[in-house]
Amino acid sequence: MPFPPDFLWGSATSAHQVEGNNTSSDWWAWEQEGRVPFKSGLACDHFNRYDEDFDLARDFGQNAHRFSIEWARIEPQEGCFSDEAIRHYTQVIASLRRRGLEPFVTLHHFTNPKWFQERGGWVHRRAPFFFKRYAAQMAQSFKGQVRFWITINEPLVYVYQSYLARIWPADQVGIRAALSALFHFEEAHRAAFDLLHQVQMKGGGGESVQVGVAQAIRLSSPCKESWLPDRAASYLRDYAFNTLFLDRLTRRRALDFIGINYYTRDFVHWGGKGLLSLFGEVCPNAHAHTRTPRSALGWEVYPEGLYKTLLRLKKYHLPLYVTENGFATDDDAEREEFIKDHLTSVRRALEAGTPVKGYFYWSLLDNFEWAEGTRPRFGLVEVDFQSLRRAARPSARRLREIILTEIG
Ligand code: IFM
Repeated sequence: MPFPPDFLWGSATSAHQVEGNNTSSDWWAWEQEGRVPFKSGLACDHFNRYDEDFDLARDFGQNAHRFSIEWARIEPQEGCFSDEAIRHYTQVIASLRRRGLEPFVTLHHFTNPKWFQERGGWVHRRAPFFFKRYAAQMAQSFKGQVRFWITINEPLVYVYQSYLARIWPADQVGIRAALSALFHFEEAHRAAFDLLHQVQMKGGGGESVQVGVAQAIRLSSPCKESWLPDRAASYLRDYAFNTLFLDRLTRRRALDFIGINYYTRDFVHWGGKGLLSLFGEVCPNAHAHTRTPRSALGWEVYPEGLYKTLLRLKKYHLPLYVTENGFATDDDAEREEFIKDHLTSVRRALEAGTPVKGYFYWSLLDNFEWAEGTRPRFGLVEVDFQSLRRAARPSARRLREIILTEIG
């Protein structure tokens, strides 16, 4: 069975990771304060070079592209929206459309305006209101131009890294702050979901908007199947991080589709401190039965997990998009294998009747990988961070061949 003819083939980026000079954001401030060992600086200078980058995406045979709008550029000061930034993203969307690339727009991809963080970030009780106001502005500004919206990227990853692991920008930490941020994400998503639909209806015409979230699914397996505490920790971890948020949103009918960011799985054993011990600890040992290649970030390559994930999410009866799937490596031949094997999983899931509608490789470009800096290379396109020269990698051509074969 081939991929459906309307299948979306693309790659993804996020604003802070590629644009450069994101000076009004909390991440920029975090970097300047030396809270992480790296600075994003000019990143890929995608802010000025997006035309060139979209030429490459089109040449790779893609028909869609996922990117994020930077809230900190749109609303650099509380309540003040920048016409210049809105114009910029209008041009970005037009540039994609000219090349036949369907825009998949993310509203929040880990970064906030600095003022928002100073007000208390996602823990602040008015956080959903602030986000809704920004989303309303975006809905109006891009009415009729964007069909696919992702409100929030990887909410659980954000909450974990910011409020529990304390690696990403946040003033408050701990389980209470984490829970409060999570509830606020849910409220913010639901508000944005409603208003994106209302604005589209008011505007009339065109195909109806589709609003979803991008949920990171990191599968979890017990270190020792036969030991109940390992099994329990792995189960709870899996439920809390992978499906709880989706369960809540689908129960409230607040999703038109589910975006899945799938990379790997973790082996988990009982352990940890305090409340967090409920979710166990990720095992640092290589498991004998998982001697598969690992990415530069140490992540196991486990394509079967994507198949399992897609089948598992079938129960929601919603269209599924793989909104991220990628491999950080200096060995592009490994990337090629990774893509081929994961697309085989997608194809198998389609054959099993799963409504998968699109696949976005992470990432179009090598980029700024948050607290890990520019060292991990995820790109279909190699970026020289000194000269900012781009060079398409062979894996991009391989992906193009697959796409061309699949769309006949
Ligand atoms: O680079 C990140 C991205 O911002 C969110 N998903 C995972 C990617 C790789 O770590």
